[in-house]
Amino acid sequence: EPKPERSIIVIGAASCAGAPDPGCAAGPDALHHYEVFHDTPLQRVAWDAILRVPRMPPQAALIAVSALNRKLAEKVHGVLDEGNFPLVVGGDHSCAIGTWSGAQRALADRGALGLIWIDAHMDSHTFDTTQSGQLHGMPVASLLGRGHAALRAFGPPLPDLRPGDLCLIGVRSYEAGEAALLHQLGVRVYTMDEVRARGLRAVFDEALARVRARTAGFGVSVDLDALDPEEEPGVGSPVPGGIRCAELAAALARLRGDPDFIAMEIVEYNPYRDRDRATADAAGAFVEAVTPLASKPAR
Ligand code: 5AB
Ligand code: MN
Ligand code: MN
Ligand code: MN
Repeated sequence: EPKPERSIIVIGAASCAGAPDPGCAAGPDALHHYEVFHDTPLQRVAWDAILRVPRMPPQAALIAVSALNRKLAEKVHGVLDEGNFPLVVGGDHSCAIGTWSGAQRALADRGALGLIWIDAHMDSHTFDTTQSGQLHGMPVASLLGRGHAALRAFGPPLPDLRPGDLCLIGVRSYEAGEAALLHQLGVRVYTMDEVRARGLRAVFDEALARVRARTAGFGVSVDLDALDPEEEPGVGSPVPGGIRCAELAAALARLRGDPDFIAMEIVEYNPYRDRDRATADAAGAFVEAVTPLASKPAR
């Protein structure tokens, strides 16, 4: 069988500038070295680049994250324009601003972007509500147009992600200020309690229907801390009581061959906290679960 023309192009964002845990900066190199993302008979996978940020004092984090996201957005846009599928590997989750800005840019003349955000956290703080000051707790608010201008100032202005085109799944740790923002905007949040009550499959299918309803394409951002740290401990901010790896892989398999599924992101891998590469292997399993991709993206 010939391989399809659409390849998965992996882009690393080796940064922990947006998080308190330095271990996540080593995530992309470890996943590259472990070769968890690899060709299958029907899918080509190739690493493109690992973007890095220089060591900087914490007060320079905003500049570092902003610069990284600008480069990342350009990369993602370029991969999509070539008809390929970007897989962004973090690094802390502040890279999502670059990933999904790039995807929005590439889709721009066709329509809006949909996004499924799988995470133990809401990542919906602004500088007004954050208690930690950490930028990895802010990418959702930024993409919704509520963040610091420096976080989204990449060339020409971008449309904000529309609240109805975004769903969060797996949430079980958050602060009042970010929850109030998502509630006020009407973002659908599937908490871990709801996931347990209804099953991930039902919740994922509902989220999928929502994010594809009024969009030209959609993506999935997987923060590995959505998983249960008893099974997958290799993350920056573990929270007990998460999703089972096999369940998430089964849900993601719904995306196989879907021409509207345009990009994926897997973040917050911390190799120093992993056990027997369990968390790295989970990341590999999620990518394998979505393959084979549709041979050509929707146009
Ligand atoms: B992650 C916390 N809400 O703002 C904050 O890992 C945690 O990208 C944020 O989901 C976790 O610092 C960010 C306490
Ligand atoms: Mn996150
Ligand atoms: Mn373009
Ligand atoms: Mn998280």
